[in-house]
Amino acid sequence: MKDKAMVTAGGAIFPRLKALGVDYVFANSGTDFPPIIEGLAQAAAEGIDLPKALVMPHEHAAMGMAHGYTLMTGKAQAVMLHTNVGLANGAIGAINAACEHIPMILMSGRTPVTEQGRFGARTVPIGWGQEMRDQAALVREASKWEYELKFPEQVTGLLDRAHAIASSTPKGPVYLSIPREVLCEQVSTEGLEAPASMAPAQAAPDPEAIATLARWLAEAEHPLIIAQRGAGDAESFAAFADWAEAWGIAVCSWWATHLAIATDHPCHVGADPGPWLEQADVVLILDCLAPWMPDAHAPKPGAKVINMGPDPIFSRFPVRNFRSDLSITGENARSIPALIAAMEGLTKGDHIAPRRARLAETTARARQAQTEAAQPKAGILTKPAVSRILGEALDAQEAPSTVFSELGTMLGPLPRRAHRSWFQEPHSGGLGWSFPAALGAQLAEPDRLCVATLGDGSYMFANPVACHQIAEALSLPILIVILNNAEWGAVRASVTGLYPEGAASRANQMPLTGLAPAPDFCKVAEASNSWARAVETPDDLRPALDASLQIIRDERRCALLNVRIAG
Ligand SMILES: Cc1ncc(C[n+]2csc(CCOP(=O)(O)OP(=O)(O)O)c2C)c(N)n1
Ligand SMILES: [Mg+2]
Repeated sequence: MKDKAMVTAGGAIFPRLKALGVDYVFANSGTDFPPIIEGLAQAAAEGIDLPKALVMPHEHAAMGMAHGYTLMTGKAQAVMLHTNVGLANGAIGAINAACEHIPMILMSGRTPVTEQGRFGARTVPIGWGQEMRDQAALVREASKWEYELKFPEQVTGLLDRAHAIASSTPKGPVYLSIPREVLCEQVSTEGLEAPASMAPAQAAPDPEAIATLARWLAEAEHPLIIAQRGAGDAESFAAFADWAEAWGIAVCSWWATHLAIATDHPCHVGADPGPWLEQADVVLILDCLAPWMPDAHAPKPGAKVINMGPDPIFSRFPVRNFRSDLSITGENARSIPALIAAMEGLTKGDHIAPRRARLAETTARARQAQTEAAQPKAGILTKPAVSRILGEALDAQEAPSTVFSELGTMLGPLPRRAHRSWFQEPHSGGLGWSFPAALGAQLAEPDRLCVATLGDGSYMFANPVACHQIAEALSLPILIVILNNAEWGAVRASVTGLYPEGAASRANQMPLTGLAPAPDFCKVAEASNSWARAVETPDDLRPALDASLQIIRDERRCALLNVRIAG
C-alpha cells in the first residue's frame, strides 16, 4: 500500500473487515451506497487487500448466505444493506443468526440526515421518507451490540469492537448503522490493514463444575444427553462419539439443528426424548434452547439436570424454565474435551458394559424399524421416504456432503454421520433460510456437495428467483430438493394438534394452509440455468437424484428436484 492514500470512510470499511478475517461482504445496495461503492473502487485501485463484495439481489439471501458460510467456517462475515428498508428485509436473518449464535457484522446505511449544504446530503425524496428515529430498533432484539458510526475516523475502532463482540461467547450478530454523510468523508488508509486490536473472548468451562458433572455422569444408572447444536468442532465431535460409546451414554437429537453424533452410532437414540427422559437419572442438556416439550415430557423426579453450552441458561430469552441443577458456560469445543478429560480418571462401574450392549441393541432395532417405516405410502412419497432415498444417493457419492433441511428431509431416516453434515432451520423459524444457507456453505467449500431440502412453502419464502440468480452468478452448484405437498403442512398439523376434532380439521380444505395451484418450480430454476425435474412417483426419485448429482459434478450448475409428497 502507498503511504497515506485517501479513501472514503465507506471504502475504509472493506480493508478493515479483511484485516478482521472477513472473507465476504454480502451487499444489497441503494442510494446510501455511493461513498461505499466509490470507496471500494478507490481501495481496489490502491491495491489494498479487500474481502470479496458480492451483489445479493435480496437481503434475506444475503443474511442466509452469511449464516451458511459461517456454519462451515466458524468465521464472522459481513452483510451490508440499504437503510431501514434493506434492514427490515434482513431482520429475519438477524433473528435466525441470533437464535443460532452465528457471529455476523450487519451494517445498513442511514439515509442522509442533512437536507443540503454538506457533501452526501439528501438528493432524492427517499432521504426524507427513509429517515427513522430509531433505525437500530429493527434488529435490536437480535443484536448483541449496536451503534452508529458518528465520525469517519471511528471506522477501525468500531469495526474491531463489533467483530470482537460478535465473535465472543455467546456469539451472535451485531449491528452498525453507517450514515451517508459520514461515509462520504475521506480518511487515510494508514493502519487499515493492521491486525485486529481486540481479541474475542472465548469462554471455557469452570473446572469445578466439570468435575461435578463428570462424577454425576460416571455414577449415573441411566445418563442421557440431549444435544441440539452439535458437539463443538471436528475434534470434539469425534471425541464425543468415542466417549459416549465407552461410557454407554444415550444421546438424543430432539429438534437438532446441528449433528452431535452419527445417526447410526450405537448411542444415538433418535429424536424422541420421551422414553429416555422417563428413566434418566442424569440429564445433560447440551446446548439446547428447548430440550423437550414440557407439555409432553418431564425428567424423572430427583433426576439431576445440567445445562451446558455457550449460554446455558439462554439469558436473552424471556421465558425458558427448563430445570438446571448445574449450569456450565463454555464453547462446546472446549467444554466437551474438558468433560471427557475429567472422566478419564474415573472408574467405570460394572453396570457400564451391559448398559453399552443394551443401548447398542435397542438403537439398532429402532434404526431398523425407522428404515422400514420410511417407505412410500400408497404409491406416494413421504418425508421419511425421501429422506431415506436421498441418504442412499448421498452415501454413494465420494464428495463430503452437507444437508440443510427446512421442513424437508428428516434426520434419522436420512442418515448423517460427519461433523457439519446436517443443519436444520433455526429454532427461531424464520423461513426461507435453507436455500441461501446452502449457497453460503457452497461458497465456503466449493468441493463439498451442498444440498438444500425444503418444503414448497419454505422454497417460496427464500425468494427463489434471487437465490437462483446468485447460484448462477457465483457458480454455486447446489442440489435443491423441494418436498412439495402444495400446502403449509406444519400449519395444518398445528391446527389439528390443538383442535383435533375442530371445525377446521373437519373442513374439506383447511383455511389458510393451502398452496394450490402449485407453481412449476422447475421453470423458476430453469430461468437461471439450473437443471430441474419434477418427481411424481417413488420409483423416479433415485434416478432423478443420481442424474442431478451427475449434472452438479459434470456441469457445475444447480440441480432442482420438485418432488411430490403426500400432504
Ligand atoms: C417467515 C415465516 N413466516 C411464516 C412462518 C410460519 N410457518 C411455519 S411452518 C410454515 C409452513 C411451511 O411450509 P412448507 O415449507 O411447505 O413445509 P410443510 O409444512 O408443508 O412441510 C409456516 C408458514 C415462519 N416460520 N416463518
Ligand atoms: Mg409444504
